[in-house]
Amino acid sequence: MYGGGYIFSEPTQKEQDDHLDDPVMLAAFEARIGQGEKIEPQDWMPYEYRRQLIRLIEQHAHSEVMGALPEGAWITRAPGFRRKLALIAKVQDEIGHGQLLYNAAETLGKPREAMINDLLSGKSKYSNVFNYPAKTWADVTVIGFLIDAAAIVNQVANSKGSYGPYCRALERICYEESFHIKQGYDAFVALALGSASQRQMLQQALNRWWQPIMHFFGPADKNSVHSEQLMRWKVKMASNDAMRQQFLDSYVPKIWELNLTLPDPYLKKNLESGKWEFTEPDWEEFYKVINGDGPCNAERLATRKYAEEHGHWVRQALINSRQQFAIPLA
Ligand code: BYC
Repeated sequence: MYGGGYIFSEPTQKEQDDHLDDPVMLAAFEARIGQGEKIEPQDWMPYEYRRQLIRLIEQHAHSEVMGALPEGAWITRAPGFRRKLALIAKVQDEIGHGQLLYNAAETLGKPREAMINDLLSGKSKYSNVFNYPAKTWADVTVIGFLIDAAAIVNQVANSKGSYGPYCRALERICYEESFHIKQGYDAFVALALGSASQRQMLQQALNRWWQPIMHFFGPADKNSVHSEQLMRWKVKMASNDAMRQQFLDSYVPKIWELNLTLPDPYLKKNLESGKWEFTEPDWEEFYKVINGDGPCNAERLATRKYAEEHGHWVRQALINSRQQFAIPLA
């Protein structure tokens, strides 16, 4: 459903004026969170909870849509009919995830047009990983296996969070992502067990993507700006470092068992602490990329702008027919 049907509680005048919450309401809200209750759009919520959720869900929605671009560019070049069909379905799913997440963000009061405008103007962020090129088919397999795997670690955790519409969207997304990982892994293994040049192509792609994947979970906890508050309000259910560790635990063994290497000589699991040790990724590069200056930021935004401008008449036609015939949009 787009553009209607949800009731949301507008921020009160006081909240808008000074962003201060009524302490009694705030205590009651935090008690609900503490008891594991879900917060729904019509419920009272602190100004900052709403603002943070809009930021996070909106960024997530943009990431899904922008994330379809590197893989989408390979639909015409996928090796064989079966891989092509699977890739078309996956790309379509990712756009559907964007739709679910924009719907969830809209329940908090920010119109979709405003979110799209903020993406196109560079005001809103989206995941760092989609600002790198997919140079070969092996890059597509790395995205399908490892980026989807990283995403699922994050999404499974947050689907247990406090905001009902986001959690329900994430649950549905996780079902589809679980299938994406399977098709990604299948394509990844096919190259790993293939010819010498296929293995080499895969190894090179893995080397290119490793650092962006390490960045994917966000800065180290000590440098994370929002984690503390988001975790207190159960929006974020695991810290950046915890998610990074969980990802390494589950997926590094799967990579190594295929006799592939990772471009970090210090990557190893410390058996005493149970924690993975690794070379600190280049955080300067991370901040450059998320602030708009990565290898493909300009290209990705230009593609998105083109789609927005050239798709305008389709959206307008749908809105007109909906108004004319009162057809509910699914
Ligand atoms: N990329 O305080 P922190 C998919 C920003 S798509 C960009 O730790 P937070 C798929 C952060 O926004 C799904 N920016 O932040 C699709 C903040 O900046 P602002 C992708 C990042 O929010 C197609 C600043 O750094 N998943 O699966 O507590 C094909 C400080 O960070 C990133 C999501 O989008 C980043 N990686 O935690 C295949 C998950 N990391 O806003 C697959 C949703 C940090 O203050 N997002 N920043 O200017 C999240 O769960 C959280 O935002 C993060 C970061 C865990 C990523």
